[in-house]
Amino acid sequence: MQRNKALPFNDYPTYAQVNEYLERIASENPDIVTLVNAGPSFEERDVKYLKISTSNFTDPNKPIYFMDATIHAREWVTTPVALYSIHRLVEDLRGEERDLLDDIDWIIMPIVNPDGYEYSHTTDRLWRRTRSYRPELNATCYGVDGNRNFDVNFNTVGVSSDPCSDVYPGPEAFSEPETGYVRDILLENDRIQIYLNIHSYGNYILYGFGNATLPENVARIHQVGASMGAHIDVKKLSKANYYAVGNSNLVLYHSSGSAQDYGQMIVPFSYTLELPGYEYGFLVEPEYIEQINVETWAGIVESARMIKLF
Ligand code: ING
Ligand code: ZN
Repeated sequence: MQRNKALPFNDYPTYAQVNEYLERIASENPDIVTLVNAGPSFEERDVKYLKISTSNFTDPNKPIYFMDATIHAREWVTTPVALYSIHRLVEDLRGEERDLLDDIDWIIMPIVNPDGYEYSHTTDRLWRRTRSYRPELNATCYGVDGNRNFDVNFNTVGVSSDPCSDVYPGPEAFSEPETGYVRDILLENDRIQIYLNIHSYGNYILYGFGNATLPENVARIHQVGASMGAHIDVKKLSKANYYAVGNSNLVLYHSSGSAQDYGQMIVPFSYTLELPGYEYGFLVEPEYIEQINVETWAGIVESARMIKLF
């Protein structure tokens, strides 16, 4: 099949191309889509997201599904998955998926960390962190790990005090404007039922907490995560052609201050989704993006349907 490269989710778009797509979707669908500018990144790029709703976000009975991507700059394949989700909800809603739009409100932020994303395009493809710089704190390096910067067990386990480390949590929780915008969405919308923080790579669906304590509703969190994973048909055979599901500390490693853990303090279902890397790791060949979009969407659909039940 010939890839349609005009669609930003079938290739790796630039930050500018993502904004163009969000603007076009919003202007062509004013009845259901609102483009929100959360505010400036450290380097003053706008951090944008879409709100998608058939009832203008006013129906108190609808759950909200919140997903974000590219909090880590080099995890490029995560942004196409967010854009493809927007595409399916707004531009290509199949009849049998109508309930996803009728019964659920959506908040989708395709690039949490635009400064890092740009830097990974121009200078260092494997950049992970934000791009803040605070010489007054004797910082010798730029940026912090956005996924250790949230105010939950901040700066305790699975972090490094070395400001140059890829797991440096920052001088304080929410030192980064970008993580603050994610926090604001979680705090300002009391109907969020599920939060999906999308990363790559490794085929994992993870949940809190990073210090090995478990959420009180862990049985349901596991049930929804497992069903989501089972619905993702990882087509390309590589190390793992399935998703492993579990507590992030048990499955991977200790952590603190993650988006997943902060979300879990506020909403019933909060996950880290680690997309496949196949044998490429962060550098997934563009020809596989479309497959990852489609197979991941099936998992998102399943999780959206399940959280309606709880
Ligand atoms: N992995 C995640 C990380 O931030 C993770 C995994 C997420 C662990 C949340 C614990 C809690 O290290 C990647 N690839 O970023
Ligand atoms: Zn990541």
